[in-house]
Amino acid sequence: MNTAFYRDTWAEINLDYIYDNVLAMKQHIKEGVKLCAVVKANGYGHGAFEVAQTALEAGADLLAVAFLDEAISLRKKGIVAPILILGAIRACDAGLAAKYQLSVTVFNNEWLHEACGYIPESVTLSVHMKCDTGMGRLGFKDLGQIKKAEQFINESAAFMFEGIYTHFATADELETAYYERQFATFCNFLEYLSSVPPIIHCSNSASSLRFEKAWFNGVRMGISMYGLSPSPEIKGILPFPLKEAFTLHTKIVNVKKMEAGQSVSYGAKYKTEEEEWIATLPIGYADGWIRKLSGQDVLIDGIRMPIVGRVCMDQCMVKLPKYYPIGTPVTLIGSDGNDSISVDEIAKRLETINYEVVCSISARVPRVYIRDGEITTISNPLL
Ligand code: PMH
Repeated sequence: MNTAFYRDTWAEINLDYIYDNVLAMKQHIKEGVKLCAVVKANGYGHGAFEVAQTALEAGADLLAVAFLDEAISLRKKGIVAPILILGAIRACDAGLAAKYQLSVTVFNNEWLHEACGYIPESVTLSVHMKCDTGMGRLGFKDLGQIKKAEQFINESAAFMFEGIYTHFATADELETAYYERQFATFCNFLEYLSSVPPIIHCSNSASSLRFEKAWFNGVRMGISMYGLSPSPEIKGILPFPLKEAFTLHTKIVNVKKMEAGQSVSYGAKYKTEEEEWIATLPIGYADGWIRKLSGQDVLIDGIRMPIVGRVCMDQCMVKLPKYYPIGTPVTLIGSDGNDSISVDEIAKRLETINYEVVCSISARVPRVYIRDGEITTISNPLL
């Protein structure tokens, strides 16, 4: 990992905002409720290590990732805080997870029995039982199976019953009937156990922000930690303002005056109607700035200007209202002057969710980190 980058395209991650969002959530939830910072998928594209460090500084109690590799990567970078793996791990990797002192998700009894054989006598693997209350993804659905798992975990020296959880499918929707059914099912699961483990957690951002009864003694904060609303639907009813941490920048690398009737980019679909100033930007679909963003505005000099022609793999073109020199800064996501382009605006244009936009900005785009108002580190996995 190097701190240099030689292409003028970068994402700027404001860690101060991430810190503030975590702090605001800590203040929102009751004391004694653990805050789990969800840093899977490279911290939703923001950088897992940097976000984890910041969240822990701001008072997060544990971290969550999707896969064993993500957890080991954090350990190798020096993160010693508890880490929960939310996804499935292979039974044969249970010993490795224990060695790295990771907590894993258990969602069927076959896995428990098999994994048991891979855990050396000297170590214990902490497990969180996952209940499928209506997400239909991972989790025990059957009370009898849960009971068996509980018994097996409690009787085996290889496992420590650390937590139980579920995940909501519709916590970000105004209509709450399905959410309520999932919540009731989870409560039912808890009642059925002989004893509950130390950490009971079921809330993602939306549920943590909206429903106090679902805090139990742990919440999992993902999208809101990054300053993004779990959905446009509940954006207006959030209990505290979120600070959007992700911005995306580039600079003009070429500018030319084109005659009327000339075409721009693959397919020669865009044709200049008059004499036009066209700039080339060094960002394209291989960076996650996908072809569907043709027609999207960027900000130059505080003014919106459209991307014209097809977005290429590494470059795209913008129509300027006048000449701007090479090196002129361009904001693709973020503010410039009095205007701004939010992650939500890009998500809307792409007919997707803000989660997908930030996760999709590829590793080729260096991340520049802001802490205490200044650039602290730059991460460029290419060099
Ligand atoms: N817990 C689990 C099990 C998750 O899968 C996620 C997000 C979170 C917590 C955090 O949710 P939040 O970002 O809404 O706060 N998982 C995903 C997913 O699999 N697809 O989109 C978000």
